[in-house]
Formats: sequence, structure tokens, C-alpha cells
Amino acid sequence: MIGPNIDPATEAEPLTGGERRHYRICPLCEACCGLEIRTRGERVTSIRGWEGDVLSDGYLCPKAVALKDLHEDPDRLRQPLLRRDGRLVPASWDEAYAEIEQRLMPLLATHGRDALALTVGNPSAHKMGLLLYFGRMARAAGTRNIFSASTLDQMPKQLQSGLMYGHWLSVALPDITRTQHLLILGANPAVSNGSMWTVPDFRGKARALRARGGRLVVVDPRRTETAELADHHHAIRPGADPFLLAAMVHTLFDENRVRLGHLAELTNGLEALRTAVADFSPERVAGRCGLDAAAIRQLARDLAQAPGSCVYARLGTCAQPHGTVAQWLVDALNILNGQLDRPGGMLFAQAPAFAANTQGPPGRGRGIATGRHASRVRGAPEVYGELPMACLAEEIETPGAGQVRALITVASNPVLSAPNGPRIARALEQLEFMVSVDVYLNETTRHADVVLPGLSPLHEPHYDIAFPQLSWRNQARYSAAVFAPPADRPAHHQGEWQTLLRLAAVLKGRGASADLQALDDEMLAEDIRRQLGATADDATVAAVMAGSASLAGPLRLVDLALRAGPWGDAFGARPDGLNLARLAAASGGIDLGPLQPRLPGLLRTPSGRIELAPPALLQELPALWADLDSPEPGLVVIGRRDVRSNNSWMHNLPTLAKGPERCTLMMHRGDAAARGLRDGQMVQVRSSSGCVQAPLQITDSLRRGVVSLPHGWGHDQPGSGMTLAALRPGANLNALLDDGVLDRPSGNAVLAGLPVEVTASN
Ligand SMILES: Nc1nc2c(c(=O)[nH]1)N[C@H]1C(S)=C(S)[C@@H](COP(=O)(O)OP(=O)(O)OC[C@H]3O[C@@H](n4cnc5c(=O)[nH]c(N)nc54)[C@H](O)[C@@H]3O)O[C@H]1N2
Ligand SMILES: Nc1nc2c(c(=O)[nH]1)N[C@H]1C(S)=C(S)[C@@H](COP(=O)(O)OP(=O)(O)OC[C@H]3O[C@@H](n4cnc5c(=O)[nH]c(N)nc54)[C@H](O)[C@@H]3O)O[C@H]1N2
Ligand code: SF4
Ligand SMILES: [Mo]
Repeated sequence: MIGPNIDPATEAEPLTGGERRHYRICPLCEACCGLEIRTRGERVTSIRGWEGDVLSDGYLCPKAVALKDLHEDPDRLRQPLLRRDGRLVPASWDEAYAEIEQRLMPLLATHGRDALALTVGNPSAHKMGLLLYFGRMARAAGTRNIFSASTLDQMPKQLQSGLMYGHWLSVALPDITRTQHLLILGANPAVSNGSMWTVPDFRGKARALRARGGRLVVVDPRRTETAELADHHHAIRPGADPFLLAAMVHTLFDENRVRLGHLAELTNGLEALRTAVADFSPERVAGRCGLDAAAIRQLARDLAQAPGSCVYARLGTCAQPHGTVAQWLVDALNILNGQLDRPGGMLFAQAPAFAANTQGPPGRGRGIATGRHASRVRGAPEVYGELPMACLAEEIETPGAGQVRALITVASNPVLSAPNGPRIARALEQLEFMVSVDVYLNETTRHADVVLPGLSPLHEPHYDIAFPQLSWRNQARYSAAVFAPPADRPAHHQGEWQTLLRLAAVLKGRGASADLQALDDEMLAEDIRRQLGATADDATVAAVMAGSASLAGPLRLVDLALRAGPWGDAFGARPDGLNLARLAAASGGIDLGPLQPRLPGLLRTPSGRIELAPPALLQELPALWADLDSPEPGLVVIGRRDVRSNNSWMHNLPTLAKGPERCTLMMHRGDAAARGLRDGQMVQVRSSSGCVQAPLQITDSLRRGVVSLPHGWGHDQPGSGMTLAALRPGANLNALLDDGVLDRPSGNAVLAGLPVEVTASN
């Protein structure tokens, strides 16, 4: 069913000595680097950066090489597992689905659709089959209890973008190769390689910025690897960014530096914003920020005076109690400086497929809505179709109508990745039925009754669904599967999308042996109808589908989206345009040029203007103000990332696991001395939620009063199957964090700034 030009087997280039050379988009982080993977037979012989990649230009980081380890990891699941007499044992696919059908469907019939919860995690963003088919499965499930890593991460950024520009993925990106001034808050792209900003080789681009006379400034409680590259570093107190940003906005108004320029005619709410920040003077908030008022004013002036400037803020500013307000004020600064939608400032990508801001009539739309329903226990509003991950445990624990009794996890590990993870682990034990689609038996999936094995990414073709909407340069790239699906996998389980589609069939009551092709056609037809709206009669829908009839599953969706997209062949009307076959023929992708101004066409707000002062955010300011004078705790904990690790699941890969201990508690020299603690000794870290132990690493890179522990560790749970990871399990930062605090508008978890005490371990 796969068309000839995109067949994995024909895609690789044969080399001498029996080797083959494949182009593959790295699925491990948002940089999405293009890789050259050489293979011999079923083995990977080398992994390098692909020099001809239009986005990443040959760059890669050490994690890419570990794709070989992942592919070959004996612990990676290859067969379904089924719980029998309390133990997970290997089973056939048919047995696994039969079990799911027999146990799940009666439960939903008795207790209703909301008795099932779904979680979906970060790797799904890097697997088109998971991303495109999770939504289908969720629709078939018909539950409101949908939770994802988005509310542990970027939901504030998406909500703010939605409120200001009208769509959740209309995210403004720094024009890093042309700007003269980049201010970064709460992000460490030198290690993370960027987030909500696909920017491979950030380091190289930051150096180039400085080499052309531009400036890089970093605001972070830790002097990070990114701060080390910068001209200035400001060690802010955790959680203070909204105060700092409000004071910077205040300064622009106060010093008459607002220059909307080309945005003046496009912007609503200037006066409302001025009023909103009137009390937030630098002098008033300096203490809360732990920075001098003069330094705050200077930060604002430097932005205003630079010929091109960008403010970029990420995880550290999202996962805090006023994360959405912080994101709003970041873009407010960009707008007040006239830098939005301008080369050298902040620009929006134009993705070749799947971007709502390239579809429908330009310049105006319905905007976004939240709170269409609320979580049962806490009443947290729905945002972008989901509920906060921090609500998962209470929805399982709390009896009553609508209680969650069953769960399907897809590439998600909330026991290590969500606040109060140990509570989630206890809650999972209470479930009546749990299914996991995952590549490992780990801290979360060990609780499942049925585990369905995912696939090594090298077994699947790839197109990035979301990241071209966030890329530093416009581009289209596709990579074929490096290896054909494993021979022992049944024909209908050769892609993870088929697993989700089959679950959808079960959830729709069609049974596990339903005709998947028919269901896939039906769901695609529904999609097309939804997109085309009232104009879609059966003949139109059939004609659209016929355009990609030689393709199956996600490839068909990608082809259709490319062809209908802004660079597409419009099903033949634009003969030179993009389609999947054309893209597949271009190893390294097709460059679509630097980002270009896109306003006002990109806007989908009901007003057709930028909303500089969304009422939903203005109403948050009293709560922010009330936090201004909250007492400073003795010590607070923040997280950190390491270049050889990725969230919770790469600690079983030998290439990355070697070297020094990474799960250490960093503490300022002075704070250690005050507690009589020595470098390298085991310490106990205690919060109101829990207690963990880790070796102490004394440093002078942290602000005093702040300690740092990486997340994603804690691989010491019985019944897990990650042998290497268990040798150096590390401590679960999320055992210390509180699932009771949230960023209210977005439901995002708070992952930094919570008080802890540190003492010597006995
Ligand atoms: N304290 C603290 N907590 C954090 C963060 C933090 O900075 N501090 N960061 C947060 C962020 S940004 C994120 S995105 C979340 C991530 O949170 P999650 O998405 O829950 O966690 P991951 O660690 O990415 O776990 C991914 C899961 O997917 C599985 N997996 C990997 N590859 C595949 C695949 O190809 N197919 C399938 N089916 N499964 C696969 C892994 O085995 C693992 O179980 O963590 C958040 N948690
Ligand atoms: N090597 C590696 N790369 C990764 C990942 C990984 O685990 N390892 N995870 C991937 C994922 S899922 C994501 S979402 C991205 C995240 O990528 P980034 O957004 O760059 O996130 P972090 O690297 O966690 O950097 C967050 C920074 O915020 C700082 N911080 C903490 N609290 C505050 C605060 O209150 N205010 C300010 N201003 N700063 C604060 C921290 O010290 C840290 O330096 O990285 C991705 N890339
Ligand atoms: S930075 Fe590393 S992990 Fe991220 S996409 Fe590039 S090679 Fe892969
Ligand atoms: Mo993330």
C-alpha cells in the first residue's frame, strides 16, 4: 500500500561493502536534526549529522548516536505483555486485544466513557503515527479525561499564543540569524537544543549572533551552559519572571519607549496593558526578583534600543504559578518594541502542512476557547481539549460518578514526569484496568494489565507534524523508515498508528478484528468534512481522498496535508508544489526559505487583531500582585537538563549512561557551608510532598537559596524492566513536587520554586 517512492527499502543508498546510507530525522528532541544512518543488514553501523539537511546542516548531539542503543536494547519491548496471576507475561497481539475488549468495554458500559482516562507523553510529538492517531483514539474513547505532557510543559505558551493570535500553535520565534539582541528567560537551549523553537545548533547560532556584534542575555537562577555563552546573566529568584516582565513592560511605558511601528494598526489593548502594569514598577518588584531595579530598567532599555530584538522564554517560565501571565508579558515586550513579525525580531513559521494558521480564510477566525468542561474533583478548566496532568491522581482516587477506573497510557511516564509521582503510582494500583503503549516496562507501565510494545523509531517513516510550525527556517522534510518492520510483527501491527487505530476500533465497539482500513477511511472522511465544513459533499470528500489513495495511515494524512498546504501541489493545480513523493525524493528536505512576516493573514482572533491585553489574563493580575510579598523560603528546588539524558526514558542506553553521576543535587557553596555539607556526600531533600536522597554537588553557578535536581530519575521501582537504568536509578525530583499548585489559566504544573530542606543523610 505504500507508494513506490517512499518505500523504506528503496530509499536507502547502497554503499560499498554491503553498507547502506539512510537519511533520518532524529526523533529525540525538538531540534529535529537530520541524521545519516549507515546500516549493514539489520545493524546500525554509524550515526552522523546529515550535511545536506536544510534545517540542521550536519549538526547533531550525543543523544542521536544512542538511537542505535535504543534500536538494539534487549530491554526494549517487542511483544505484548498481559497480567496473569499478578505478573506481566508475554502474550500474542490477539490475546492482548481480546483482554482489552473483555475488560474495558463492560467497565465503560457500566460507568460511562469518562471512567476511562488517556495520557499521552512527549515521544508522541516525534512519531507521526502516535500524534495523528492519538486524536482518533481519543475521539473514539469519548472521554473528557485526557491528560498529556503539555500540562507539564508548554501549555502556558500555547494558551498565550491562542489568546493573542487566535491559535494554539501560532508561536512567535526569535529570528536568530538576523537579530542583534536575544533575551532568554528560563530556557537552556545550549543543552536542551530548544523547545517550542526548533533550532538545531543553538550554540553555533548564538556564537554567530555575538560575532556580528549582537548580544545574548540570559535570565535564570543558575548560570547555565546557555548563560556561559551570553554577554550578561541575571540570576533571578525562581518564580519571579512575571514580576520582572511586568516591570519591563512598565518601564517601556514609563520611559515613553513604546514603539508599535507596523503593529499599531493591528493591535488591540494598548491602554489596558499600560493600566495593568502601572503598579509593577522595577523598584516595587526588585526584591521579589532578587535583581536591582536599575538592572531591570536596563533590560527593558536594551531591548528598546537594539535595531532588532527578541525575547524568548521557555520551560522555566512556563512551569511556574503564573506561567501564562509570564508568556503573555514576553510577547507584550516583543510587540511594544515593534519587533513582532519583523525580520531581526520575532517571526512566525509557515509550515507546509497541518498548520491551522495557514488554513481557512486569513486574518480572522474563531479564536480559542477554554473551560468547555472542567475536571471533576478540582474543577480545573479544560484547555486545548485536555485536563491538567496534575489532576490525574485525584481523578482516580476520588470516588463518585465520573471516577476514573481505567487508563490507557501512550508514550507517557507520569510516575517520573508529573508532580507527586509516587501518589500517581499508588493511584495506578487502584485502577480496575490499565493499558500502556510503550517501548519499556518502566515506573508507569509496570502498573498496566496489558502492555502493547511500541516500535524503535528506526522502524517507522517520519514527518514532523508540529515542529515545522516552530522552526527557525521554513522547510519540509521526510525520512523513510531505516529498517522494515520486524519480521515477527503481524502485518497489522507494523506501525504504532495501527495499534492506536485498533484501540479506536475496540473503543468504538467494533471489536478488535474490525476492518481497520474501513475505519481509517471513515475517520479520514470525518476529518475532511470537519475541515471543509458545510461545503463538503460526499463527492468532494471522495475526490480529496482519491488524491492519496496509494498511501495508508499517517503517510496518507501527511500527503493530503502537504498537497493542500501553502506550498502544496493543490492536487495538481500547482504542478511544482509539494506532495509526499516529491518530498521523499529530497533527502535532507526542501528549503522553503527564511521566516517571513505573516501578519495580519496569520491571525485567527475574532477581532482580526493582536490581542495585547486578553481579559482572561488581565484577570490574573490581582493574584499575581497578591504573591508579590510572599515570604522567601530558605531553599527552593529547580530542575535541570543534561545533554546525555532526555526526560525519563533514556537511562537504559549504554552510550548515554556512562560517565559521571548525573542525578546530583547542586547547591551553592555558601548554602552548603551554612549546613555543614560536603561535596559528594549523600543528602536528604525533603519537601511537604516527599523526601529523596541524592549526592551533593557543590557549585558556584546557582543563586543562593536555590538547589537543582534533574527530573526523570528514580528507576528503582520493582517490576520495571530497565536493567541498566536500575544500576544507577537516581532520585525522582517529582516526588518532591506538589500536584496541588497549578498555573490557573493553563492548568500547567509547577515544576520549580517549591520549598525544600536539605540535610545530611544518615
Ligand atoms: N520536575 C520536572 N518534571 C518534568 C520536567 C521538568 O523539567 N521538571 N519536564 C517536563 C516535560 S518538559 C515533559 S515533555 C515531560 C515528559 O513527560 P512524559 O512524556 O510522561 O515522559 P517521558 O520521560 O518523555 O516518557 C516517555 C515515555 O514514552 C516511552 N517511549 C519512548 N519512545 C517511545 C516510542 O517510540 N513509542 C512509545 N509507544 N513509547 C515510547 C518511554 O518508555 C516513556 O515511558 O516531563 C515533564 N516533567
Ligand atoms: N538533553 C536534553 N534535552 C532536552 C530534554 C532533556 O530532558 N534533555 N527535554 C526536552 C524537552 S521535553 C523540553 S520541554 C525541552 C525544554 O527545554 P528548555 O525550555 O530549554 O528547558 P530546560 O533546559 O529545563 O531549562 C529551563 C531553565 O529554566 C531555569 N529555571 C528554573 N526556574 C526558573 C524560574 O523561575 N525563572 C527562570 N527565568 N528560569 C528558571 C532552569 O534553571 C533551566 O536552566 O528540552 C528538550 N530537550
Ligand atoms: S539535538 Fe540531538 S537529540 Fe535533539 S534532534 Fe538533534 S541530534 Fe537528536
Ligand atoms: Mo517537554
